Parts: sequence; C-alpha cells; structure tokens
Amino acid sequence: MSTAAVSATSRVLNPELATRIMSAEEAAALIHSGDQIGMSGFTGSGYPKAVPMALARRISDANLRGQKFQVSIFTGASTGPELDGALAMAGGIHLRLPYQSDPETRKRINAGEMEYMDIHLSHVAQFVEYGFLGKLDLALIEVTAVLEDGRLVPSSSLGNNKTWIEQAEHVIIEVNSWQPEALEGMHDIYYGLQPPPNRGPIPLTHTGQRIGSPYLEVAPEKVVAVVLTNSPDRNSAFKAPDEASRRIAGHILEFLAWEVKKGRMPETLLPLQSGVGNIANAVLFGLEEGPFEGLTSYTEVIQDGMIRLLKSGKVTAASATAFSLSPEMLTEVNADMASYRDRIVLRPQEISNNPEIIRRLGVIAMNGMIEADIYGNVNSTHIMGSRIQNGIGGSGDFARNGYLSIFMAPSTAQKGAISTIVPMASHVDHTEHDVQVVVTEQGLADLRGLSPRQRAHLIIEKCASPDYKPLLLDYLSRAERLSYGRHTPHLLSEALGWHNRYLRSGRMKPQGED
Ligand code: 0RQ
Repeated sequence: MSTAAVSATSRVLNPELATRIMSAEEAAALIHSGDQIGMSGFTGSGYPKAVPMALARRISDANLRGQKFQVSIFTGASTGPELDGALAMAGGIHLRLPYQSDPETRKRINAGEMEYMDIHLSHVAQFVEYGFLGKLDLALIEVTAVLEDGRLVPSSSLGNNKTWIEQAEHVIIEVNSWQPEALEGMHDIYYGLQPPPNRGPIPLTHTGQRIGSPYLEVAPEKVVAVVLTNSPDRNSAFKAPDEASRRIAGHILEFLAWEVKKGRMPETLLPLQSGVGNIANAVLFGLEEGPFEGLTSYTEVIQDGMIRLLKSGKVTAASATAFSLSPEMLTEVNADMASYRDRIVLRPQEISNNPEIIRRLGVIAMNGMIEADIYGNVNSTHIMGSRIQNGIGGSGDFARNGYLSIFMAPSTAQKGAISTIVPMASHVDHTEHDVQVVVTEQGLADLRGLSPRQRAHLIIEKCASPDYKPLLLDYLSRAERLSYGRHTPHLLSEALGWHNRYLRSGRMKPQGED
C-alpha cells in the first residue's frame, strides 16, 4: 500500500466502514446506467476525484462496445476536471444540474447533446427532498475523515452533501487525505430544517454564528463503498484586477460610503456577498484598500480577496459553503487552516443561500452580469440569448433577497465589439424588480425609486460605453416617441437588433458607426 493510502486508511476510524474500503474501479462498478447521482463539489473544491474518473473510463469502454451508458449528475455547483470534464468528455452525462463552468460540459450543453437544468442554488436541496427531481440513486461524497462513531468530517465544500446523503439509496465516500485535518470544526450543518408545513424559523441571526453540527451524519448500512484518495482541489487562478475591474470596485466603494453617510447602513456595512469571477474578486481587493473596518461576509464561496480581508482584520467573520481559492492561496490557507476556524463557517448551501437568512441579515449582494438592458433587467447566463455560459448559481438567491442588489460588468465585451448595456436583454435572469444598482467602469446607476424611463436615462448616462451611448440614446428617444406604450418604451422590431447584428457581422455597431 502506498504512503498516501496508509495515511488515508488512518482517517477511516469507524470499523464497519473500514471494511468497505475498495478501489475507485470497484466502486464505479456499483453505478448503473440511468442512475441519478448526487455528488459533492462546489467550484473546484471538495468534489470526488477518483470514482468519477473511473466511471468515465467505464462509460468509454461501454461506448466502445456500442452500449449507451449515461448518468445524471447533481452537485453543489461547478466542480473540477476530474468530474465534469472527464464525464462530459466520455459523453456520460444525460442531465446536469444545478450549475457548471466546465468548457467541455458547456460545449456539449450548447451543442444540444446534454440536458442542463440551471437552478437557483438554494432550491436544489429542497427540490430533491420534495421529490420534484425523482429518486436519487446514489450519493458520492468527498470527506476529510470518518470518525470512530461513523460521522463524517466534510472537506473543502459542503454544497448539498447533507441532502444527498439523506436522500440517496446508497452512499459512496471518498476519503481524501490531501484535505487538511484542521478542517474539522469549520463546518456547521443544520439538521433542523423540516419540510412544510412544519418548517420553523432558522435560528441564525449573525454571520459567524453556529447553529448545527460540524459533522455529516450517515446511516452506515447505506454506505456501499469507501475509496481512499490523495488528490488536490483544482480551482483556477484569478487574473490580477485590471483597470476596468479596479474602476468598478472604486465606484462600488464610493457608493457604499455614500450609503453609510446617508445613515442607510452602519459604518461596518452589512454582510457582503460577492459573486464569482474576476470582477467580484477585484471588489474584494478594493475593500482591502478602502476605509471600511469590522466587516462581515455572508456569501457562497471564500475567494482569495476574502482571505486577504480576513488576514488584514478588515473582515472579522465569513460564512460560505465552499472555499474557491487560487492554487497559491490554497497552499497558504491549507498550511494555516486552524487559524481560520473561528472566523470562517462553511454551511450547506440551503443555509448559505437561504432567502430567509439573506433577508434577515440584510446582505449586500454584488454579482457579475453578461448584460443589462436600459431598464435594469439583467442577463447573467446566456451569450446572445441562447448560448449558456455558466448558470444563475446563487446570484438570484442573493439579488432577490439582499438589502441591496448590485450587478457589475465592464461596459463592453470582446474588445469593444459588444456593448454590455443593450436596448433589451437577450435573456433575463434578474428582472428590473430585483436589480437596484448597475455598475460598469464608466459609472454607477442607482436605480432605487426610479420609473422605467428614468432608469433608462440614468443607466445610459452612467454605465454605457461612450462608443455606444449615442446609439442607446437614439434608440430610447425614438422608442419614447413611437412605442406602443410609454411606460417601458421599446421598438420591438429593433429591440434585439444589436444582438442580431453581432451574430451576422461580429459587432453590435452598424456599418459606418465607428
Ligand atoms: O468570454 O471567456 O471567451 O473571453 O463571457 O466574461 O468578463 O470573464 O466575466 O468572469 O466576471 O463572469 C456573468 C459569466 C461573468 C459570471 C459571469 C463573455 C466574455 C468572456 C466571461 P471569453 P468575463 P466574469 C454566486 C454568483 C452567474 C453566476 C453568479 C457568472 C466570458 O459572473 O457566471 O452570479 N454569473 N453566481 O467576453 C457576449 C456579453 C458578454 C460576453 C461577457 N455581453 N456578450 N459575451 N462575455 N459579457 C454568488 C456567490 O456568492 C459566489
């Protein structure tokens, strides 16, 4: 047995579960075509790494023999190449939910070869519990260790693990000895959520509070396999904040300072949620240099910027469901995990993204977008209205229920060929009713208290690129004169014309407009 395997064995302390240790190939042989499998994993953290690869090999072999072998994969959110990448490449996924960001998976979904359900992350656990998504055949969960009494020490993400373990007929556990043992005690798993009509209030009133258990519970008789691994999480590196991201961060910080001055939030602000992507990370970097102290964060993932804020003492407590760190930051944090245990709480995503808690705490939601239209409808998911990029993720959970809902993007994409402020959004994830602030590097539009026409003028004035501003103003003024109704003026024959033009010519601007 290799050194890695020996150290992993020492992490399976329960004698009954130790008897079920087997290879990844033996465990993958227990999976059937057509199974619905709930896997751990949230961003490149805490996803199973050996059994999905073995399953992908099994599926490829079946395909070579002319047999179709596909499974449906439910996770917390996106995962790593050993899971989404390998299974998509083998053509082994029938249905994927609730979020992905893997290039191969994205390609297959957009080619119409894979079904994809893009779901609010807070909904997933309850959809399975209510039976909306059918039977869950298997849970495949990475953990850090198995305690003597059979309880599980979770790894670097929690996602929907509690629900998968409870709802699945059978459970396979991967014990990853690469995960630091010091993760023990960082998690908070709430077991008090009953289905309606018996659902009571969740007793969580501040960010760093613990209301549950640090361990996952599993009925030992459901566990059909325990697989030992020693494999790193794989998150991609963040780009250093560019000029546009820094300017977006600057506008947001100025706006938050104004809100404090107006007495609409305390000097320590309200719990921050910052979404995925480089701009969100740049906002966190901006906060590091900004004036605010004693901050807290109630969010979905702990990114590099959040660790820096915790280290500098600017953020005192952070709650999330997963780590999502660049390789360099991951090495640093893993070596010093114990020092974060009193300041970071990892929760199931039904709690990290819970509308009740987000509303109660008054979270400031800051999320990236693909485009916004002049009225404030936001598209977070679809390029040119039909090609999925990632998914809605937690953005809807936070935007709809937050104290403030901010959406941000550079004012142009693809080297200026695309305006991210458009007459009509080609797909809508967040309606004008859920979006209070739109910000680009050009400026910030505070939409609160404004009618649609007032919003349109402000968004164009503050957020549009100077290259597209005259075209947007021209559209709006003609729509204000000619629209069927004047409440939300539109020229339906033109509203999506910019997208059409891009698809035809590779740029949103008409010929001759440079
Ligand atoms: O394309 O990859 O070919 O270069 O879209 O764009 O600028 O890298 O954006 O990494 O900030 O992600 C909305 C996708 C932004 C993200 C989105 C093209 C662009 C590039 C990516 P290339 P960037 P970011 C959970 C929060 C939904 C989930 C969410 C996201 C690629 O923020 O997935 O919010 N959000 N979860 O060129 C055509 C446009 C475009 C465009 C960008 N208008 N038209 N292409 N692109 N805008 C809550 C938490 O707490 C985590």
